[in-house]
Amino acid sequence: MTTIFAKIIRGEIPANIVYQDDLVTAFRDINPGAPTHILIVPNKVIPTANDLTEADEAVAGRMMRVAAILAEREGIAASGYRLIINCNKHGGQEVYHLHMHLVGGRPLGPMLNRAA
Ligand code: DGP
Repeated sequence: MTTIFAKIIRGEIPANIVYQDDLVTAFRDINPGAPTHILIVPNKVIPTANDLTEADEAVAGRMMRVAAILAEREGIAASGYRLIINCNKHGGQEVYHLHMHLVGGRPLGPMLNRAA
């Protein structure tokens, strides 16, 4: 299985990659919703959060750890930020390659649009 994010990870299409290691890659979102908007992605294709297995615990933990590292690097650790993983249709997932959004750099407001 391949995805647009797998192509970015392999360097087949351009992206602003800010971090890469043996388990995860992070790059700036093409359509940023805040001054910092980075996607942290497993190097292997895991389609959704539903597909995480026990064998993926290391990669899931690395995603969290890299988010904290990048928040510090972006200068938003103290002011604060939001980590988002969208899953499937109701979660608003558009790309079926698990990814965590690291969003910050401005006050983000309430988490949910309760009018929806
Ligand atoms: P989600 O709704 O959680 O599946 O978010 C998908 C995000 O991926 C969305 O914010 C836009 C971003 N995105 C989609 N295609 C590309 C791309 O080709 N490059 C980059 N950098 N980001 C992309």
